[in-house]
Amino acid sequence: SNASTHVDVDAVVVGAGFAGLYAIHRLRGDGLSVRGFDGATDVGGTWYWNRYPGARCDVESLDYSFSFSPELEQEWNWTERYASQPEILRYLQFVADRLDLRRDITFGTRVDAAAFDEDSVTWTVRTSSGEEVRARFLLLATGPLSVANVPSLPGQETFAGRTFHTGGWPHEPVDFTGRRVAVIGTGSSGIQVAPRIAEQADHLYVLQRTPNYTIPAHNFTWEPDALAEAKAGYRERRARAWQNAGGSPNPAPTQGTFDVDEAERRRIFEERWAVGGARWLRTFTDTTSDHAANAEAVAFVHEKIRERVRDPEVAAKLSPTTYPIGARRVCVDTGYWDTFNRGDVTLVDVREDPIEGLEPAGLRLRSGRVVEIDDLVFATGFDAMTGAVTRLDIRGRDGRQLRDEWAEGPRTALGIAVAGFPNLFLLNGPGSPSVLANMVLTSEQQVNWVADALGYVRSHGLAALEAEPAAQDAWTEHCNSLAEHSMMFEADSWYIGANIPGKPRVLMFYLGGLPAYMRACDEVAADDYRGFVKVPADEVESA
Ligand code: NA7
Repeated sequence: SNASTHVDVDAVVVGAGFAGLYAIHRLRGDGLSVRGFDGATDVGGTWYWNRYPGARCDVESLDYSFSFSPELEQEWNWTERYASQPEILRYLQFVADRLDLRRDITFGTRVDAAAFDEDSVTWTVRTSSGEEVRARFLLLATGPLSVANVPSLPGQETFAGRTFHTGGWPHEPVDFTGRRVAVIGTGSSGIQVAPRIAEQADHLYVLQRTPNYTIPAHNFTWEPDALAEAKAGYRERRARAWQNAGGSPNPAPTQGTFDVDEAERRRIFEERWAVGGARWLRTFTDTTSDHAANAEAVAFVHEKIRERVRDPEVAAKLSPTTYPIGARRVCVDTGYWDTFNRGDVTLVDVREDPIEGLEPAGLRLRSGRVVEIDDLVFATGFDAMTGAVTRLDIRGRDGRQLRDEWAEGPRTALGIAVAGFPNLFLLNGPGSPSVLANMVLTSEQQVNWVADALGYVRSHGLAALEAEPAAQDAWTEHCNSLAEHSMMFEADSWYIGANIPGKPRVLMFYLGGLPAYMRACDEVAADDYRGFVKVPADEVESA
């Protein structure tokens, strides 16, 4: 029987960010032996790597923290409404200490490959240090935004200055004093880093190809009394979040844009704008589903930009006009538009005059203009959702490569499992809500689902669970049909793979919201893992 099949550990967990850390904790609690791996020197995942100045979460700190332990909730004190990267990293280090997670994690070591052995129903994982680890279960907590996208610009090696990518920032603080700096990219990372660099640099050039909608965070420092009061209501706050499509404790909108007259609409928009943050997009029920409603929100944001940015030409360039608000991720900023009122900041429109390459002195544009700089910051994003999985050499049944299976776009059952890859589980994978909801909650929910599934495998004397192709097709089609009825294809973005040349254009998320997703997962589990092959243990050869 498989009980005698030799494995080094029950489960390997790849990645030590939020999902990986909770997976190690939960599986260990279930009595499994676990080994975690991470290429970083410590825990943190995305919050380990994205150390650029201004890096901050766009989900409020009280919500962007583990919910599974009321003790952890009460012991930790957030200092700001929106936590900065150093504070989130300290929080994850605190969790790792408190739960003694590091003893099961090998740091500075990447997992490069994993091969499934059909006879023993085990995974053999190979690491960057050359170690091979055999496990029954393989969990990929590799992160949706962990592989940097660095455009290859002709002449890059000739550039005389320093270059950085926001997603792999040095550990020592970078000093921009007295330097001319260019930031390429105006997504969340560029919009966060630009104001901070501008404060230091001699001159900052912001190279914008596509303007993004951004909403001021109106961040604040928690007063002890207010924080204590918020924490006293933590359990209720969490209960509300689990029932919200985005995993947010804030009430869902109840009114449509045109249920109120223009004056009232403006009043409501203003009131909510003053609250700050991405929830502004949820002021009315129909902003991301109805184009006329969307246009009202867009007009309001344009007005805000004109009010804030002194140079009307710059204001116009900062205003997105070619796609609906919400079709790409809405950014949340602190002082972004104000940055362009500084005399030492220049917005460069590289849609109009594209970057042609680098030369020793800086960036050469198509017009022949050279933007002379000392430092270049790539805020150019990530090979999102699939990149961290497809760069691994993962071989399932018959030696099938996962990256080949996903050549036309990722296909999963529930965003968690892949046909032909028994006992392999994705966390926040394509086909799950992932970053469209509060990722800490989605991580907990998926880890819990996977841990329960492993419990089922063991208690039923099975060797493995494996997604049936039909269930995978049905889930993938369900995701695609939700996507078709959304505005997501009306803008090029990493949501649909449009930021990476040659990447298939599919929306890589489940759009039905967290509660519906949880119901779908729970129904599958309750129905004896409907849509999953139960691989029996008696067919397994002892190794
Ligand atoms: P994003 O949102 O993918 O933004 C990347 C930015 O870089 C975006 O403005 C791109 O312009 C720009 N970009 C990328 N390649 C180039 C080239 N070759 N030339 C000029 N401009 C370029 O990444 P972020 O890191 O900001 O945010 C990712 C997520 O992390 C974010 O949504 C949060 O969830 C956290 P484009 O729009 O493609 O014209």
